[in-house]
Amino acid sequence: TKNDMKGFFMRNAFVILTVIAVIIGIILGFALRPYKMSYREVKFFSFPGEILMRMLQMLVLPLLVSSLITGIAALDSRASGKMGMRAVVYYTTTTVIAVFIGIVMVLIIHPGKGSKDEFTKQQQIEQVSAADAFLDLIRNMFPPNLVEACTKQFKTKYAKRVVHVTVTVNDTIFTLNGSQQIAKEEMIPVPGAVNGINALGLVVFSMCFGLIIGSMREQGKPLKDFFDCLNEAIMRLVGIIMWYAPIGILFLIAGKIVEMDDITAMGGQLGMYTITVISGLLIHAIVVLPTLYFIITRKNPFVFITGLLQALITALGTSSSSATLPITFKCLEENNNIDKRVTRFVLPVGATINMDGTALYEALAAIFIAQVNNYSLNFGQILTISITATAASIGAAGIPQAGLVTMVIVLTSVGLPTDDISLIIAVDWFLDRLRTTTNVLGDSIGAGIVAHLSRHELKKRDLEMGNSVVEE
Ligand code: DAS
Repeated sequence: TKNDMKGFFMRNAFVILTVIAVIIGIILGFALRPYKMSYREVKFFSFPGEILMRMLQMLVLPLLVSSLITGIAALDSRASGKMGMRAVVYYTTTTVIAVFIGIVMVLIIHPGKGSKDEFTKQQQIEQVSAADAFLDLIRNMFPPNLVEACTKQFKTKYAKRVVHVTVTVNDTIFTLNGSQQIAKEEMIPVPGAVNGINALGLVVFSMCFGLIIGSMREQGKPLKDFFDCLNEAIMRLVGIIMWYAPIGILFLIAGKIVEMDDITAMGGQLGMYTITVISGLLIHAIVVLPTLYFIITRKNPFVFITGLLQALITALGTSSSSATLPITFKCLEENNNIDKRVTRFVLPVGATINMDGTALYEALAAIFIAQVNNYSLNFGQILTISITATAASIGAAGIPQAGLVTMVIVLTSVGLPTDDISLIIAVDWFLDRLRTTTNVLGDSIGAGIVAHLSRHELKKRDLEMGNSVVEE
């Protein structure tokens, strides 16, 4: 009846609007493609989308810090320890499975035929060694300046300093600039920054800070209340932005479709590569993760995923899991009724370090590059790729195409040419959106699983604190 319809629409207004926005965005994008807009025109056109990105990113920093601090302070140290352990086990298991799927897919489908003739785009990619990148990962966990951590990640840049040697022979002065035998190249580190906040550093700090505040009991209460209130206020802002989100997503998607390179011009190898990545991500997102959720919670995973739709579409539109974080919170807490103590604790950490899609992608892409170069990998090297792909996914920031940058670590670890990242740049904007969606799904299912496993402790804590107990 009419009333039922109205009720259904009201309950699902956001999701319905967002889905409509995606559809209109795709149609509009393809309709405008023949007009071949200039770069500036595309920028103007997708402006409403850019504003959505900026609004979401604006909330990430206070949201991340306040949710982690209050989430952890709300638990006693034993409960948070247990919850943390569960989250870590989940992150590790799912990332390892994702990497495994990526490797199996690329080995079976074998999209790289051992020639680079089909590829055109070449760009210089900065050289970084795997060891340096590992050290930067650890460095980022301990930001020396918290204010700076709110604005940038630390990244060591190694500049080549060429020592010019001047040789004088029989009054004739020869200046040898960088000739191989005489010029000495030294690597000197210069601090640099990549885009985005140092989420990892802030996560480490906020977790420790939350633990301390929680252990201070009465004395820590003012701080706990402060961050509680901050978190609540930010979530209300998110509630307002959600109304704007469909418009932003519409223009983000339409703008990207207008701008993208001609798909039909995509080479055979690149096409196969794209299909391989998509299949891998799909297997992980619609088979592995839901099955895991079902086995552990005995609840219908697809009902759970339906509650997440808006977050997943936002991930697809923004290709940033950290920009999606505010929406992920809303979906999990309001649609899926996940305990706030769990989401606040698990989601910020997940969005920062748990990236199943990125891990799967990096392992797959590295082996694809090996295939294109006719470079056969032995078992040890494949193992190295899986380990470095995992690390690279942890180190990748939740921002667009971060995974492409951290791929340097994976490639250098087995001696593959890092310049070849440019071979896959053409399709990365698209694959990035899919892996970001997988990343967000992985974090959310993780929150669902941890909440289920921690339900007894949470209930016990509620009884101790005299809270009203919410039945699952
Ligand atoms: N786009 C990133 C994310 O936000 C990560 C990546 O580039 O793989 O999840």
